[in-house]
Amino acid sequence: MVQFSQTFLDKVRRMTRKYLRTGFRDSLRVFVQGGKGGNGLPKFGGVGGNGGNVFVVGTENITLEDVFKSNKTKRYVAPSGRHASHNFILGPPGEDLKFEVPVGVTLITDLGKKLGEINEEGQEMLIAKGGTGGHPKNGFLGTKGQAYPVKLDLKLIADIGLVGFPNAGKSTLLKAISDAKPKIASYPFTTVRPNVGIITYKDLRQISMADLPGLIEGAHANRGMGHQFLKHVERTKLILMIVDIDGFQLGPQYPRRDCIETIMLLIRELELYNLDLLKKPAMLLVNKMDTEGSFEKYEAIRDRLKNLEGCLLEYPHDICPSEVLKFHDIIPISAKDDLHDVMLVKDRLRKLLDVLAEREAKEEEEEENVELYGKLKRSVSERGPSLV
Ligand SMILES: Nc1nc2c(ncn2[C@@H]2O[C@H](COP(=O)(O)OP(=O)(O)OP(=O)(O)O)[C@@H](O)[C@H]2O)c(=O)[nH]1
Ligand SMILES: [Mg+2]
Repeated sequence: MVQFSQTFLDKVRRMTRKYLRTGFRDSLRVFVQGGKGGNGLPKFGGVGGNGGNVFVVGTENITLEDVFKSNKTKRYVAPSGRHASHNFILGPPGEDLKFEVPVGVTLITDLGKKLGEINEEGQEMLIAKGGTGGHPKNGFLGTKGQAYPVKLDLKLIADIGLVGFPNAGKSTLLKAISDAKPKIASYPFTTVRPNVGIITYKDLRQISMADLPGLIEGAHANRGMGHQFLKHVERTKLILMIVDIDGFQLGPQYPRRDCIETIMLLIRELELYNLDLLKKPAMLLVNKMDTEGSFEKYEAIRDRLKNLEGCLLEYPHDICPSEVLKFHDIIPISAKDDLHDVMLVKDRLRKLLDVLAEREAKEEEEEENVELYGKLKRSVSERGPSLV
């Protein structure tokens, strides 16, 4: 009995916080090491084989959890090159070691140096070079391969990122608009890990939307857990901000923030996390328009919503960002009860993303033209005009 309760207590003590138990892993630290170079054979001028390199390969449809499960030691060490010998004057090299990582991973060293990003299926990146085999210049002694810990930092790649305070209705909207089945509840912090849903249109075009845990005031200073998920917003094409028409209050001891204040605070958190986020295209949804008095409340703030920049001076600067997000659309909706509203949002999102894609394609084309013109100019100045 004593033993049983001791084991039980140990188990309880070992339990991690709930959001850490959800199995969502968005970073993983691994150790990588290139193989050692084989030694040469001075007597016969033999050269040792080079050590194998370590590569990562981008793969869709795997998670960092899969990477962890497939190698719980978290060590990736490539084989050494073989020593030169009588039979092998040139020692055979060690084989390269390749391991799969999810697309969307950034590789960072412990010193914070970014080694690179994996953005496409099949993309390969060398992360630890094998040592050189022994030869006359290194005294026939093979050198060690590169070895260091690397953090695999995953940023979800979704077209749209939902941003809002807890309880605003982010998951409700995701559920109504996409194939995702997120947990919805009347208490804050229901969503504890990012959730991606796919919105499918009649012409079968698909757009992905990521529901992120709610942000709170001071998130930039690591309050709450929404902040650690803000990195996922960095990769989205569009920020979809969702606020409650009634605003938000974290608890009785915290101030109640009205609708405009919640917008300002959310923009401020984005700004404090990464100023570049404010350059992203954005859309604002004012939710819970089915609740009592919501229509009047919306009418009362309508003009200020249209001119958020003008509101910046109205609030103390610890609430306000230095500039505002430029919302392409501001739509009052009821995510829970009004399918028509949800369909309108679905339609507007598609239109906006299409316009953005078109603009991007045009910019790329212009860039290519400038490059092409530059090449032409250079070749003319080098070779003179071509005679036809
Ligand atoms: N009346 C009304 N209630 C809504 C609406 N949308 C969401 N709710 C309710 O608001 C509560 C919170 O909804 P969620 O979708 O879980 O909110 P969330 O933003 O995902 O919250 P967190 O995951 O905690 O960040 C739930 O009780 C929903 O039923 C709406 O349009 N009208
Ligand atoms: Mg939620």
